[in-house]
Amino acid sequence: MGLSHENDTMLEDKLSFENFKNQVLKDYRTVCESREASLLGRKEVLTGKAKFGIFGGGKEVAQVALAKFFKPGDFRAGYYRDQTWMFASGLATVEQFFSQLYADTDIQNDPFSAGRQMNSHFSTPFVDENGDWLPLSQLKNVTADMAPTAGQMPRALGLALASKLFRKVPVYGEMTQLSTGGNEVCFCTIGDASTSEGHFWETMNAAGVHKVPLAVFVWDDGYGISVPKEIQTTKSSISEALSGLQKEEGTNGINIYKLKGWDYAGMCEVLEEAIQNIRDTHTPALFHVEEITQPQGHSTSGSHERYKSQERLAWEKNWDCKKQMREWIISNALAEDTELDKIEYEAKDMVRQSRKKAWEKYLVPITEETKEAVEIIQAAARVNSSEKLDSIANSLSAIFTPMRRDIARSLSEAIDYCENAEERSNLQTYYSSLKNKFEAIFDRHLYNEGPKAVLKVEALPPRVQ
Ligand SMILES: Cc1ncc(C[n+]2csc(CCOP(=O)(O)OP(=O)(O)O)c2C)c(N)n1
Repeated sequence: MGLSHENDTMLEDKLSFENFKNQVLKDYRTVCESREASLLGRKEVLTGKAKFGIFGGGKEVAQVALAKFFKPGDFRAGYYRDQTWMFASGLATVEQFFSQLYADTDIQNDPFSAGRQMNSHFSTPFVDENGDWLPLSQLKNVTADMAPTAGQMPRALGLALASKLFRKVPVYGEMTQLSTGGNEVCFCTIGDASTSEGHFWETMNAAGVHKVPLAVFVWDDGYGISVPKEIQTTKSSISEALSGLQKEEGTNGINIYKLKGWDYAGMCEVLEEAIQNIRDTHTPALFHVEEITQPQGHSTSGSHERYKSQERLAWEKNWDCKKQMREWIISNALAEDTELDKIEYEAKDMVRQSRKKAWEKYLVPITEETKEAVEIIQAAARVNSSEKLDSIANSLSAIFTPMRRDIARSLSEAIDYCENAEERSNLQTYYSSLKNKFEAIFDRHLYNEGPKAVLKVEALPPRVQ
């Protein structure tokens, strides 16, 4: 009996160790995939396949830690560095990430914005095509990222305040498809430089006063583009600057935590308890995540070697969170070099494949449209015996990665030069059909077009009494 019990306990320990190890390695894989996506993403922009890129390199480990506590029913109000969190939460794939980078207009390929938003701008739907609520309390919810930095702050506060009302006001408490008794947390992320904005300060103060379930993460990589935090943040530390807001016994306020962005185990440990506390008590928290790096600089519009010192660059290399996580795994005997090498190799391969698929899908309709346009212009050139039309067709087919405006411009030019009435009419018909298609892609759904669209509300004429 005794021996069998001992064996059971040993087996349980082994299983829980295996489980733990698998989770850690899964997180490491996500970290590697996300890093590769950033590295390749930058290359795609610098070789001309995409127009602009901004990536989450250096924030990967903090985000796999955060993602563990981001549950169905929760909300995200974040910004453009959160790709790893989205990958780890199953809300974005690497292929979708590249589709958005290419501005693919097919909603199946870029489900966040159908090519309309900058890359790393995520979102999930809240309503169905009839405008009726989806079961948000069972979903991980992402509010659409926006361009003005710190714009996510007031929105995050509003979402967290909604949870407070769901908990406090009985009639709202019945809306269980939207909230399970206000148990959800709004997770908000912001860069260290953006904490200088008024929106940030107003939000932190209001959260402390109102007692709302808000978790604010500051990714502190020391810079706002090229501006160092020494000339941006009082005492060079947002947690020091906010320390007066710290909740104490018998006061309102917020809880303030300092974390290290490379310390996987430390972050998981603190976040487990801290997020649960926010859920239970609706006391907001600030997580000042320090010692974060930005290995590729701010965006594809610059290079950080121009504004970071040699010492800082060397420090960033050494304290890179991916490197640190790998070393932590090895020193804790969770895996050996060969196993981690394999994960890294597979991550590289997976990202390359995803990029390839996204690019091929992006090209399909444009290649088709280009081919059709070239053929129609060539046909017109033959009938007109026109060298000019031939040259328009040749120039269009010579473009390595044509854009839709190249197709439209070539067709429009061809119409101007086409003398034969029948061929000109063919060109015009094709041009109009493409124009309609492009309008549907680029100009539709700017406002609600569903049954709840404002223009479908029956007008009430004014009554003068
Ligand atoms: C209101 C507003 N001001 C300026 C900008 C231009 N801008 C974009 S990102 C950025 C720096 C943000 O730095 P930080 O908050 O530290 O985030 P990081 O990019 O370093 O993660 C600036 C100034 C903007 N998008 N919105």
